[in-house]
Amino acid sequence: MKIASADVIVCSPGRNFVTLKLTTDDGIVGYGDATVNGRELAVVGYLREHLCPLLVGRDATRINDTWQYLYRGAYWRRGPITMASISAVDQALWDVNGKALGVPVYRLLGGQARDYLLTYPHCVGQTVEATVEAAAAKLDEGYQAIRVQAAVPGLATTYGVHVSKHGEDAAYEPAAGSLPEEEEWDTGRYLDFVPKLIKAVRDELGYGFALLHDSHHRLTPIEAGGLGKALEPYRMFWLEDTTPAEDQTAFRTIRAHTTTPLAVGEVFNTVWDFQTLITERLIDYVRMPVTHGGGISHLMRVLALADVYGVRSGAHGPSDISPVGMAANAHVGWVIPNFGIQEFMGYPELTGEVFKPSYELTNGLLRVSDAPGLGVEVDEEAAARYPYVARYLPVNRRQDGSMHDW
Ligand code: GCO
Ligand code: MG
Repeated sequence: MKIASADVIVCSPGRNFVTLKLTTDDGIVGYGDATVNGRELAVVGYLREHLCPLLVGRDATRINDTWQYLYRGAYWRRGPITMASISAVDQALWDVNGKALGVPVYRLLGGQARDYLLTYPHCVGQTVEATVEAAAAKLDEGYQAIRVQAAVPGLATTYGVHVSKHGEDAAYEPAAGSLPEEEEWDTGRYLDFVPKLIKAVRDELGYGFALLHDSHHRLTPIEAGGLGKALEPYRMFWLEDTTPAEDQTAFRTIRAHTTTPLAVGEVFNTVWDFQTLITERLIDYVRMPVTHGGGISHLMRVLALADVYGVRSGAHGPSDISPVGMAANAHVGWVIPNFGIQEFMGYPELTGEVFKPSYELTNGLLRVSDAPGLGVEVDEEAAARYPYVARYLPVNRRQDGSMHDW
C-alpha cells in the first residue's frame, strides 16, 4: 500500500482548520489535523512545499519509519510548525492503516483500556455570579469536571471570557482580517481575584466535581507558587499553564511552594519539552495534544515516560484543534494506562458541516466509536464553501503599555 497523493485542505467553517489528506494507491483516504491557531498558513507551507513531496510513493504501512524519516532525518527539528506537520502525517497514516484493516485506530494501539473519557468544558462569565451560574448549568448537564475563568475586575478585557451566541469563548475567534486585539493585564488584580472566584464556586456548588483553572502562562514562578498555595483549600483538579512555558526549571520553584496539581504543555511539541518536568516529578498532567505533539506515535511515547513518574494525560482540546485532532486524542486516551482528563471546548455549528466525527460526547463523557481509522469524515465540498480567513489571537499589554507573556 503506497501513498499516491498528499493534499492539504484549508477551510474556515466557524474557524480555521488545516487538514492533511493522504490517499493510497488502493484508494484509501486518511486525514490528519495540523491546525496551529493564528499561524495556519505556515503549516500549510511546510506541508505543501516540504513534506508532501516526500510522502508520495512511500509505503503507507511504515508509520514508524515515516515518523523517524521526517523527524530524525531533518536538520531543523522540533517547533510547533514542524511538529504539527509531522503530526498530521502520522495521524493520517494511522487513519489509513485502520481503514485498510477495517479496525478503529485504538485497536492498532493495543485496544480499549476504559469505558469512557472524562472531559471538561469551559465555564466563563463577566462576573463571579455569572461564572458560578455557567458552572452550575454544566454540572446540571451531567459534567463531572469544569474549567472556570471570569473577567478580572478592574481590567478592560480578560482573555477567553466572552460568551458568544454558541456559548463558545468568542475571544478565541477575533474579527476576521483585523490585527490582534490588545488585551489588558495586571498580575496583582488577577492574583487577588482568582482565589475569590474559586472559593465562590466551591461555596456555591460544593466539592463533588473536578475543578480546573488556566493562568495562560502569565505568572512568575513565585507568583504561581503563591497562587497554588492560596487555592489548596479548594482542592483543584489542576492549575494550568502558570508560567511562560519555555522554562522547565520554573516548576521547581512552583512545586516547592504548593501541592495544587499542575498541568502544562499545550504549546509544547516534543518529549524534550517535558524531560525535566516529568523526570523530576514537577508536573501532574501533560497538556500536549496529538495535533501539536508530533502525532499519535510521539504523544504515546511522551505518555509512556509520564506513566513511569505518575504523570497523567490531560490533552488540549480547544475548538482550534479540529475534530480529526480531537478523535486522535480520544483514541490515545482510550488505550493508555495513565489517562487523566480530556478538554472538550466544543465547536461552532458550522464546523459540523465539514467534519463529521463518530465519537460521542454524552453528559461530559467521551466515547470513541468502532468506525475504522480515526472515524472522522471530511466533507471537502463543504470545506470549499468556507475559505481561510486571516485571524490572530489577542496580545496582552500591562497597564503601563508594556507587553506581557502569553
Ligand atoms: C485552553 C487553551 C486555550 C488557548 C487556545 C489558543 O486551555 O483551552 O489555553 O484557551 O488559548 O487554544 O489557540
Ligand atoms: Mg490552556
